[in-house]
Amino acid sequence: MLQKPLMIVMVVITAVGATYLLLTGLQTAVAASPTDAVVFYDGALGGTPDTQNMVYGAIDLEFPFTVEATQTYSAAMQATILDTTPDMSDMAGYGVTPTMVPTLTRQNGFQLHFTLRMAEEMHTSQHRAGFNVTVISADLLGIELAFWANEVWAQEGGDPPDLFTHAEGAAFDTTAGFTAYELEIIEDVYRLSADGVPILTGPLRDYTAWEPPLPQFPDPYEQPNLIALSDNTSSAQGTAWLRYVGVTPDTAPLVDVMPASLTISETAGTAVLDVQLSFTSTFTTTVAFMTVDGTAVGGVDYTAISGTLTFTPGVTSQSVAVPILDNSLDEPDRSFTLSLIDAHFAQLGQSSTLITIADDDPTGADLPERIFLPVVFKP
Ligand SMILES: [Ca+2]
Ligand SMILES: [Ca+2]
Ligand SMILES: [Ca+2]
Ligand SMILES: [Ca+2]
Repeated sequence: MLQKPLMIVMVVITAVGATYLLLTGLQTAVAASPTDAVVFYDGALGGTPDTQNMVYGAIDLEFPFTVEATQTYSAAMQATILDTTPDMSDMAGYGVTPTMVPTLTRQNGFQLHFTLRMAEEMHTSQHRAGFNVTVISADLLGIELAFWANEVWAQEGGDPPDLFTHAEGAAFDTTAGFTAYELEIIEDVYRLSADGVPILTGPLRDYTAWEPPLPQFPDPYEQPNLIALSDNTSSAQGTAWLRYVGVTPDTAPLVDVMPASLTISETAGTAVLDVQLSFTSTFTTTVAFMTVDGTAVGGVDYTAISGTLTFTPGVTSQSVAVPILDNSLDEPDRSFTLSLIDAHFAQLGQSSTLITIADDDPTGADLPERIFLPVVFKP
């Protein structure tokens, strides 16, 4: 029944009168180079996804349990035709080859790319779809998107009875042609774009309240770094033409404080630092900062500050000014640090600057006070 029983686990649930299946590999995280796309399937290279970096599974849990669903590679379309229409109770689809699964860290942002054309889709419940894209991040927040012929929509999370019900959606003709979808996940939101145009956004969901019907079934919604594209229900069916699947990790801009080190005179008044995003974000980005004492002490050598910078979309640069306190003492140079400590919708890059306060007072400038003491000392 299972195409690759050692590589894929078929999980079946019964909820709201329907049966679910989700495909999940026995996955371990593999580090991926930042900004490099990890390609799981490229139809231009030929063959079905399971001949590349994906695994295929198909199952039917209703009598007589025979699988009529098929996957067929079309050289003309450079795509695989996944067809579950012969029998609605059939469930079939793809997961990622375990050794290819990247770490999906939502705080750093990542994008799932897939090129898809729904040839047809039919469902007997408004809460089910014949093709679904499921992404679960490293810490288990994720999103399951359902593809109808005329709508793409999100599965609700939380607890029953809301769990796995039809949530926010966007009217969209998924059958018109191949569409290059980009599902971006960052922080606690997802955003789906179709051929570069955002069509649907919403909060990430927690699907962990779902429990496997039998304890020996693993829970895919508690599987970190899960990517699945499948008909996962006995209440819907479809024909999906799948041309490409890949993921890009670490897509959020870096936030850097610059320069890395700075020496200024005690008389400078302020130390001004630049805080920059590596590229313009379409999300509002924030980063918190604070000064940290070194040999320079807040309140004595400089004024300790902390706060949060907000970068609205389009803004990439802001400055932070730390007041420097002057005195007339001859003393060593002293230093402190300005640190970025908490970025949202961005990744911390160069996160601190060492600021050295150069003493400006001449050697011996404070000697008169010291010299005076012996004068008043009477043995
Ligand atoms: Ca069947
Ligand atoms: Ca089905
Ligand atoms: Ca001075
Ligand atoms: Ca001084």
